[in-house]
Amino acid sequence: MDCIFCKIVEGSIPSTKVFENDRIVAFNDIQPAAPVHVLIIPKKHIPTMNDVTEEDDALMAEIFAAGRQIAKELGVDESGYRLVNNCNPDSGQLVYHLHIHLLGGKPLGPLIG
Ligand code: DGP
Repeated sequence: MDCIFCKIVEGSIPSTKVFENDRIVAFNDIQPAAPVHVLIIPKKHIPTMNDVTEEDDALMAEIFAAGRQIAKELGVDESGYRLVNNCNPDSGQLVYHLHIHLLGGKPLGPLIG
């Protein structure tokens, strides 16, 4: 499968990982939009949020739990952070392997400007 995040999962493309277990991996975004910019992804290839099913409930909960844990480890839990998913073209989704952006380390400004 020609998926850049699947290649990161299998290790054929390098990344700076900040968390990993059997089901998910988190790594620094290559084009950080904030001092803390981590992508949290399932190892399983799920293209978009629309493709998540009830079977993935535990996986999604685990992804958000990892987000909370990583935010704490990187010291942005108290100052604040954002967990964001882009789904399909209008959102700006560029990589079609589900990922949650963890952004923090500076005031992020209003979501709706
Ligand atoms: P999105 O627009 O939500 O699909 O965000 C995709 C993000 O993925 C974008 O912020 C840049 C990041 N990205 C793309 N290719 C790579 C890569 O090869 N390595 C890493 N670490 N991040 C990547």
